[in-house]
Amino acid sequence: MSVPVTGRASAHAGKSIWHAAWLPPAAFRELGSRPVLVHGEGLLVDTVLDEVSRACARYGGRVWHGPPWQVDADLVLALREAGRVPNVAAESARLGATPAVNGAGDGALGDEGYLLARVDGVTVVLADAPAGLLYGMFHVVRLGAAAFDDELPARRHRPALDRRILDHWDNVDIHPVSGQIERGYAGGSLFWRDGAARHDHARLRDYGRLLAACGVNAITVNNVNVHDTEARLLTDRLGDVAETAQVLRPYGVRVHLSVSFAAPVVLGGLPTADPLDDRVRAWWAAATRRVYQRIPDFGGYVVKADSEGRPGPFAYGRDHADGANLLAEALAPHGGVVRWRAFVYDHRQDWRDRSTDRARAAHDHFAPLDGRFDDNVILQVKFGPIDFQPREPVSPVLAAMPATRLAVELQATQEYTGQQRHVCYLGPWWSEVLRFRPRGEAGGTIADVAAGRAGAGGGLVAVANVGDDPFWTAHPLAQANLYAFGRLAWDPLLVPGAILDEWIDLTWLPVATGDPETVRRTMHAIMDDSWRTYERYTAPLGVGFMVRPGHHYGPDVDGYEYTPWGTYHFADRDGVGVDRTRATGTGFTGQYPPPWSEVYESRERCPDELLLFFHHVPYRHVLHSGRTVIQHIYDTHFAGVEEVAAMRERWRLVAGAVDPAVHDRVAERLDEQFRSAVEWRDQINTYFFRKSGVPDAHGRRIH
Ligand code: GCV
Repeated sequence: MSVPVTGRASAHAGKSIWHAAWLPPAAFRELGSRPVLVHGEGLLVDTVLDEVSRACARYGGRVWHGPPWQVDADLVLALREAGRVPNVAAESARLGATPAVNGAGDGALGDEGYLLARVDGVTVVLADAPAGLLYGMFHVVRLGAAAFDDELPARRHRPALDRRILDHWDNVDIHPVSGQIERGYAGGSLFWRDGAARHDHARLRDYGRLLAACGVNAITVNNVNVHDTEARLLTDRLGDVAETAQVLRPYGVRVHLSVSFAAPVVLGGLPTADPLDDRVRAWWAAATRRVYQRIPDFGGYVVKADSEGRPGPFAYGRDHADGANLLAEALAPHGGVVRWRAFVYDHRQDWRDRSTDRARAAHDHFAPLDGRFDDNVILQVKFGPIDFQPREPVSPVLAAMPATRLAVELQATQEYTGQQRHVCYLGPWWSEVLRFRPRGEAGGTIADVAAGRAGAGGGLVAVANVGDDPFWTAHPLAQANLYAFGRLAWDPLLVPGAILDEWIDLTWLPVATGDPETVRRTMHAIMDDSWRTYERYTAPLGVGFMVRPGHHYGPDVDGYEYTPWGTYHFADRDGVGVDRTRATGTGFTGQYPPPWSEVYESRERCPDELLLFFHHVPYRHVLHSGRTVIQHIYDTHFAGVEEVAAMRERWRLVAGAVDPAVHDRVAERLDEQFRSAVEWRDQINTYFFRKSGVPDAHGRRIH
């Protein structure tokens, strides 16, 4: 049996219908079939009440909020500050009179935390602020029947990072080059269409709900490349931003705005945007005051400055600290932050000049500025030194600025990882990045850097991968990346396979599939290793790019080789890779602290998967794996295609066990992935065979 699973919007006859993603109604079955008590007041408590009420109406449970109480609840969701809970078990937990709860450790719950416990046959969620209650409720939903199991351990839950943000690269106007969404692969924007706001509140609200359920608490509504119309979101089009903020607010999602550094000139009519000019400072202060008048919980600004042609402080002989502090000063009285992006490099470099290295640029620009940024400046750093490749070392900037709040930027939209036509579950890759220790085993992790002191650091940001496609992410399995981002931002130590299990449980509910265990096994078999599969059939050993210029889909080995973009592989008849050593190359390895400065410098010690990022080596160089570089290239490219063929077969076997619309969409995407993987394999293998003249040890067909 298979049952189509659609979102609440299926009730909106005549309007578009979208997939429920990880919150189909049946995800609330356990909660909705019980007596539930909600205790407390506030906008987000109302959201909890609304969610619980709808679930109970559907599944036969009952909900109490306010007197007359008289209820033997199975579930109590209570704000501690709301006073006595009219339920004995929950009240004793609130008073700290329950041993299990006391054993759950100390510590404040904060604005978003909650305590979850099973006390005398009652499941209790306690929070100190409404957002905590909302997150606690979604935890109960995730647990399903296990939330009502007497073995449920009592635990306090708090997000490791306060800031868990999705940046949308959405344009208001359809941009002639980048379209409605820059690097968007899931249809149109949820916010904007063809120059205007969409006002699709039902869809937006559902989006906020999905975000809250995985822990995301902020979004940016427009592209970091701020064009003319989008610049005006700050001023005369602010109403559209306020409207979005209002729709998302009940789910605890705050709104941020990308702004143009040139706004005082293009919007304010000033002759300059010089950050040290008093007129400019006054203009930003006034504009920001107006933003907070309309949106009191506004999160802050995002700025891409002096990067890929965007305006910035360099035009006035000022540096990035001057620029960022200008906006920080305007935001500070209102509690907002400016996220200033560190993605700054020379995109007009001369490919003949081998000493200039794009990988070095962010560190060269920003590390010397450590300590100069105001407290409410967050420097937002892409996780790798180049640009969201399927394999890069972690950016050395993340280890170089202890006196600056740093945010780590990931890319959920799959610009370089198959553009949501290929299955590529990014959880394992992000987890590897977050667990990396830039100062070696004795030092902290990248997640610690993003968390800062007590979670108040810059946080984790991802470029969003959703659009108005019925499946949100076009490839239904790419929903897992959005979900995994939120969960890893909440707890970077979560294991990607376990996150996938959560997503599978919530999305592919047993009631909607004929054979839940087979569906689960199939999902894992297809997705667990899909990032590594993608890596195998694309650019080898960390060298990166080799994509078609412009749109970045599919192979073109030399596509960027003789361009100004700084992304080269330097393959010749003898070898391939970029020499970034201090001894003979660009010196990039010197931007890392020990031990990585030494590990990466050494051809012998450098991890295989990053060898060509750091070294130019002969084709017959022997890797730690025992294979030569050239044989590794051939083997992994043949293996990658076989793995995609196996994914396709596996998916065929679950036809009939999942929603047919989802099955068709995934099947169609897997066909394209297979075609594309074959193209990658044949172009990469042929290119390196022709360059090197070294035949495949196994005599397989190379063109
Ligand atoms: C929004 C890469 C992408 C651009 C993107 C840029 C950035 O260069 O290809 O589309 O611009 O990164 O992160 O600013």
